[in-house]
Amino acid sequence: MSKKTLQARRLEGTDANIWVKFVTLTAAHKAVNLGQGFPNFPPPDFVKDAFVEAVGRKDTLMHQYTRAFGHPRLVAVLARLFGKLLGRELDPETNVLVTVGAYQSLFCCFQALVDEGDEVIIIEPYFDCYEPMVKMAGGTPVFIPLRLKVAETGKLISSRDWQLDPAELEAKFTTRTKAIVLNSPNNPLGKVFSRKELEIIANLCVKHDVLCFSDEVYEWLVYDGNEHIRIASLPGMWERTLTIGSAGKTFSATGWKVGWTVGPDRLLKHLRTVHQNSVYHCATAAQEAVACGLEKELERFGKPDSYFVQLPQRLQQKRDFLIQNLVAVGMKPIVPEGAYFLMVDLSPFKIELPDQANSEEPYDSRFAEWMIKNKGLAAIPVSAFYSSQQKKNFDHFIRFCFAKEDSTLKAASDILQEWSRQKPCL
Ligand code: IK2
Repeated sequence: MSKKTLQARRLEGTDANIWVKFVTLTAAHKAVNLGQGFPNFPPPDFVKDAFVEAVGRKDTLMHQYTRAFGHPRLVAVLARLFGKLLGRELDPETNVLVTVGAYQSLFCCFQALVDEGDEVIIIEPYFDCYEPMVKMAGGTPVFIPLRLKVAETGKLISSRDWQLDPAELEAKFTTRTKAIVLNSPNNPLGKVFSRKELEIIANLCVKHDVLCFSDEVYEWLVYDGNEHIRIASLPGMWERTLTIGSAGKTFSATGWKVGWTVGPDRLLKHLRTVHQNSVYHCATAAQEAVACGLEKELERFGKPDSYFVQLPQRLQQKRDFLIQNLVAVGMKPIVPEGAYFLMVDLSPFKIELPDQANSEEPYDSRFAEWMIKNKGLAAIPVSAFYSSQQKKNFDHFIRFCFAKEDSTLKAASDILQEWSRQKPCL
């Protein structure tokens, strides 16, 4: 065997992955799956049919390479849609990049713009891949947690009650700070950052000349009349923001892996360099179908028959059903303002877990594993969305995904009820 280290140094500490572990466990135990974030209901017919039509077309071009940085029809409609949303004219060729899901958009942002020695501010809890992606680019993640800002009143806590401390945030900005990652609506908490909160972040970005990677994959999923505000639309932010979206989340088709980044050419041109030298381009027929879907949505923008209007309405009912059932069995859900996850505080019913052997592992992780194996119900431990420094402070939450068929949510509720009958206080 060669004495040379096999693994590239940039991979150090990035090998564990929560999805690989919990997807495997959930499948092995055939658990009711409220774990990984994907809908188990189909995409809307108008998008699905467009995919089938694209693949079936006599014109064989749908099966071949298209434009590297995005299929012309898709970048055209993305430029029109985001032009409208951001209130500025966008050039489909230079202001839009189509990627293999939002994952690849994120990867391109970090690879293209973060250098050795750069710091990147990440707000906790965060979608887990931000940290390894920063490290793989040679950067240093700098974390700041959202903190629960209300006293316990017996009322349900909302994701709105988790806030950044502005002074603590300001202190994280240094001369080395290259970018901040924003995720609103947030995974896993469901927090939708208010205009005031976004203005604080934006002002700091402008003051310290810092970029913003704004992960907005749940942009259409906001509840209770909340508004999703795009940070790129705030003064001084367009030229320093990359806005990331996902057709997977937008059209309930996560397996299609179509995503995009919208932003100024001075930043996007560097993402294009990463993209052309790694992935080159994404599946043509999937891009065509997403383009057809977005064209339709633009025609009926804001109208009652729009999928962007109907999907959050459906999901809000599912959220409320799950919350009711969790409360009924004594759990403490945090009501999300957006996205399709809800976090549950386990502290009221912390149970002794038989498997203490691996006690290095956070409690929530052992709990979630135990729940899959013993109760047949899958959720994701929230400590996976925290840095190693904070994991121990946030090891008593699990995350449920409620973008599921009503029958799946009912099956989960039956498990919880049966469980509470066996152990009245859970
Ligand atoms: N950004 C965020 C915030 C995401 O949540 C995701 C998808 N995550 O879903 C898995 C889960 O949390 O259970 C992405 C980016 C990636 O999106 P895409 O599927 O378009 O690559």
